[in-house]
Amino acid sequence: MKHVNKAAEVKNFALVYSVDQGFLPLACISIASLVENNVGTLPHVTILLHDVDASSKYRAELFLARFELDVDFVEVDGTWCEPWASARGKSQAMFGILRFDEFLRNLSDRVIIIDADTRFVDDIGPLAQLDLGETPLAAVNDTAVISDDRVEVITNKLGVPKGAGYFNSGLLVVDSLKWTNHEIGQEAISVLRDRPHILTFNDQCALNAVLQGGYTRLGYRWNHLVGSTPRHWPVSIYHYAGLLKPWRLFGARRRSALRGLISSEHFEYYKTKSDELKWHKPLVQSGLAGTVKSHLRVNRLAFSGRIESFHRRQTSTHIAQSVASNPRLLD
Ligand SMILES: [Mn+2]
Repeated sequence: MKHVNKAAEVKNFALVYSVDQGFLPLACISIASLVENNVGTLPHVTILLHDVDASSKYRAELFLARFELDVDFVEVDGTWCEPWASARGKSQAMFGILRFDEFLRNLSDRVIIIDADTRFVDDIGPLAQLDLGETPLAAVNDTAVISDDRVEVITNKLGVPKGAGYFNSGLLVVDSLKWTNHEIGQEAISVLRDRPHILTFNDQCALNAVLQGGYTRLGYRWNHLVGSTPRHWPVSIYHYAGLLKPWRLFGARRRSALRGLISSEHFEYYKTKSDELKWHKPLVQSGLAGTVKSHLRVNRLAFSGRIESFHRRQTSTHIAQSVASNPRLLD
């Protein structure tokens, strides 16, 4: 990889992905979108690999080599989070970051931890400059949970005070010194291990339990949950959380149920990138394959029900109320 030192208008910062075999190609596409939209200094990028075979790693390296970007691959043994990761039916990669306090601190003062199912449509620079005040991290309140009116139920279980907030963990802007000093990763691991019954959403709930609302609220544009965040709101990073993943739904993209939730542009982007990536296993599923196929075959009603729930979110009033009291979050 080329090491490039551009103008130093932004202090050093690092971007970290934690993936398994399935999500590595998506991290590559997320990184491509980062570079395409970047106007200033690019972050150092680290990808934590959980059980990724040599051929996949090679293809990722080949694809990323086209960018003037400083990328590290770190192979991680994720067995430390067993048996509870498997018991929750989740990939070890989902928890990868929690064990890396010291590692994060050595990377940079400012570390941005991001999911692989994300896509930049704007420059990342403002996240490097962001004032975190006394808090160890900044994150975006979870629009899916807000529009479903589930914040209180979920945070009650976590022991988070009413009104203290609930963030989506797909994008975390971290002060790595404070993260380490507060032992946030270790605390979250303790919650996952010792109090799994309080969790609705895995690592995300564990982190919310640890932070207890003590995070900096980022504008919604930085973690726009596709299908859950109102479509007309400004966007800097799309996050395809949950079901609405364009690479999985490609074969169903013309179904009327999906129109109004996810525009053709999202499908086209992933199709184009997937062609550039030349992954050795199908990434964009053209037939009614993958998620859709299994949903349609196993439980057609469950699939339509979940699509319906996204349509309800688009008309939910709870989300509008959440910005009425804090319009800055729409900046
Ligand atoms: Mn995600």
